[in-house]
Amino acid sequence: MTANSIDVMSSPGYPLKYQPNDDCWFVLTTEPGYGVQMNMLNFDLQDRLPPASSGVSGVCADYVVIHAPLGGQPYPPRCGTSIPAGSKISAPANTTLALRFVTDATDERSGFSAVIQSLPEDLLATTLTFAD
Ligand SMILES: [Ca+2]
Repeated sequence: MTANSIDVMSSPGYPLKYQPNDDCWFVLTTEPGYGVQMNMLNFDLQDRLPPASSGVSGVCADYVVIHAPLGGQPYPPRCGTSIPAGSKISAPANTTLALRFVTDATDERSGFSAVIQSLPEDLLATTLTFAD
């Protein structure tokens, strides 16, 4: 991304349903001294199987994994609608922010949309609540 630019990133086909059996990487870099910040606007993925209401902690059928930065420990896979709108996350300046989007064979939803911004280091926020 160009320094100080802003754009929208979304799952393929958004807001229509995403495709089954997809595995899609979004890899974001910007100019020296800047970092990429992602602000999640909408998040609707198939939930865990079996659902949490069953009392069993299942695995995400469709999920997003954030790498901030790429090369570090990724955040845990997230699914369902559990990423609050307005949450922000960024990779440090001069690193790469990456998001991997994976879907299984059945039950597609609308997916996600996020604003991505290139910001100077002192303006980067990391307030996203990705902990389970
Ligand atoms: Ca699915």
